[in-house]
Amino acid sequence: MSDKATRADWDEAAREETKGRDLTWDTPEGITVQPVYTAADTEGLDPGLPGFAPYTRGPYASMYTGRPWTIRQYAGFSTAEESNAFYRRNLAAGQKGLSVAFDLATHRGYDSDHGRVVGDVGKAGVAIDTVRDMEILFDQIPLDEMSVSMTMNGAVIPVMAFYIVAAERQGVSQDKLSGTIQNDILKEFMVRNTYIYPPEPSMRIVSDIIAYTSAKMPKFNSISISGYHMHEAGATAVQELAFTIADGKEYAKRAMEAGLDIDAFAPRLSFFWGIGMNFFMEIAKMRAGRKLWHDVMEGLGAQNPKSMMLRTHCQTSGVSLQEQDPYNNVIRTTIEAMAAVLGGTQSLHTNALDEAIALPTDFSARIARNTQLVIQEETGITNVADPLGGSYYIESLTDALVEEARKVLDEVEAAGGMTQYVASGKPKAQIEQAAAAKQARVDRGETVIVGVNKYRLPEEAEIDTLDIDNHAVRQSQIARIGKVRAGRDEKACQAALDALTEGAKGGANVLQLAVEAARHDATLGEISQAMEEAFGRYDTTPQPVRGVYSEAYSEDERYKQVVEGVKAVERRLGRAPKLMVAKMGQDGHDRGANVIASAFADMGFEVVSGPLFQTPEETRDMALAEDVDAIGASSLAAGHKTLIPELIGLLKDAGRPDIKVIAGGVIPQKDYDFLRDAGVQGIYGPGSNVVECAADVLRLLGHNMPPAGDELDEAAE
Ligand code: MLC
Ligand code: 5AD
Repeated sequence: MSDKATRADWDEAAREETKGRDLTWDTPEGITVQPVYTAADTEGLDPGLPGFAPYTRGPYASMYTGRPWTIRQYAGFSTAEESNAFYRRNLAAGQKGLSVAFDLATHRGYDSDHGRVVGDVGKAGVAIDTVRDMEILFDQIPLDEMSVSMTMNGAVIPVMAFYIVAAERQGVSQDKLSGTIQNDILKEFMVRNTYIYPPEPSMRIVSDIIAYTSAKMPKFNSISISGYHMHEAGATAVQELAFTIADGKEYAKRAMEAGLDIDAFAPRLSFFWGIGMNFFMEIAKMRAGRKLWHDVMEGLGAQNPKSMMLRTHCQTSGVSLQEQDPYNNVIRTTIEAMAAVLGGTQSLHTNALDEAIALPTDFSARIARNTQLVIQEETGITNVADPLGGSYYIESLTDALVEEARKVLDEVEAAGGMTQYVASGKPKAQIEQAAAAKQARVDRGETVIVGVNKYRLPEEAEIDTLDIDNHAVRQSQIARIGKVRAGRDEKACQAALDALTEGAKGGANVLQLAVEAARHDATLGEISQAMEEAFGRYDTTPQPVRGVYSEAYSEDERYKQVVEGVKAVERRLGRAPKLMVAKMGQDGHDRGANVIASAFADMGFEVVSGPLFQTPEETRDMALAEDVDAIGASSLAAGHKTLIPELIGLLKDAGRPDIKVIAGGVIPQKDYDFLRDAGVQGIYGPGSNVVECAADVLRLLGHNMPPAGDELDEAAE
């Protein structure tokens, strides 16, 4: 009996083995992880059973033993015809549910013929302008059998209306439709940026959709409350958890205020998590999310167990994937997919290995899909419900996350709820702070990324990537819009659009009215415009945080060299060198742009951030007015080949070819020569080091920077 080892014995043994090294790990969430866990850590923690309150162990009793998660790959590009063919090939090869990626023009409520979207049509997703496009997208896919997720938040009303009417034209009534609309606008204002209208009318739209679907589409999930994009923007697990649950609570409260019974709509609220490389943390996050949601819904007075049971989709993390040594991405995605499955997801998207540079090809999509098929059909993982339940570490981490997230939830509550909290800009700033700190850890090599900041290949092989002829897609879309307009009853269509504007000004359900307009073949741009007349359009300028870099790098020699370099340029110019960070086109991904803006400002540059969604003309005008030395154009949605060369041409025409243009973001190697020929003076793909990027800009500005690594030689002397 007496020789049963205690935790104190373990501590002593470990101390001896490691010569007293501190073995605890402080996570970015501020949780201190112990080097070992025992029964003492889970005392008083009982997660119950899967399928029973508080659902920590999963929403369904049998979990994957009864039915595996849905393999639901997010996809869409080019035209409806091409995307439809891609979907059908994927379904034939084992995919189980559909998930539509729309292009950015569609997201932002513009038809393909609009002047602001020339670089965006068909690029990051499929172009949808009319019900006709939607019919083609689902050609030979029976909508009463296939569950379809649509990632749409800005132009959510016309897209839902098109979907309902396309199904009607297939002979499927709306009550038979199963699927999910993302419809999560709060996180758009925080991190994803594909909003159209200001926050208040945007929230009204969310409620209108919940009201409509809960009355008429009982199998349709009215919302996908998304932490994924926070995760991708750099949020910690606690931030992702707390802000997402708080968003969900806010939507539920709004719907109740609109007079709906909580148990009528809450069973069709669904969730969406991003799953990154911190394996156990991600599993614990999903479990903590289910517990938190149960408690929130109980607090709001829900009675139906289904109202309190969090069901979720997961996607493996895009930002965790790298351009360098890209086959490593298959390994990363497999590990993340395992975390999503062990965390108990209902539906999963696994990213393709070419994620960091382009949309998936047939090849990369096959490997991504097979990652799930292998886990589902070869490993035996599906044979036990919540196999990690009871793990000392997992249960204790789950509890720690619940506790930490509750603190944030209390703060949100004290601020008056999530709408107010988002409006204060606080959650966005907190996430950006976490993102900058994360980038700094990577740049300093504290966070290892194999093949990027450690074990880097001397030479990279090129891989085949998907290229979309954006010009051809746009021409064919414009032709179809013309055809649809020519074939419709113009008067009836206009009357339906007018009714929508009036209904939006008053209290009518805008989805109901948009369905009418869609039946008369109004376009997506027209329906969006009809509501814009009542609601207005919302635009914003990123406000990057300051000070994170200088803090994180205070001891870094290379950073100091760059700071000195900036000072030298400042002495020569009589002012600090000035950089404009520009976001052109409808691409709202601003994490990279904000990281650059905040790091450059910390290094001593004067930095101005352009508003989101600029045209090249608007960027030129701002650059001239601000008299900047350089423009950093950030592009993550494949607009770089059109928008950046156009900007350079405009600067030349304005007599300012001296303003240096550099480009960063998701830019495939094969486009580098094209961009250099167009006059781009520096290109920074994923995995670039921010400090080295600044050193390059100083060189461009004529400052003689020593090459990287010099400080190491000095130290060796
Ligand atoms: C499930 N079922 C079971 C069961 N498991 N029945 C018995 N025993 C079991 N073990 C039943 C369910 O009750 C349900 O029926 C049916 O099977 C389907 O299961 P589900 O769990 O509802 O799965 P699914 O239909 O796939 O729905 C999952 C979901 C949904 C609820 C999370 O919202 C969804 O599919 N979301 C996907 C979101 C998405 O793909 N987003 C992409 C974002 S990309 P019943 O009758 O109860 O319905 C993005 C990137 C970007 O955002 O930024 O562009
Ligand atoms: N097709 C497939 N995957 C896409 N993603 C974004 N757009 C598409 C698309 N059209 C994925 C990427 C990205 C995440 C937001 O979704 O993984 O990181």
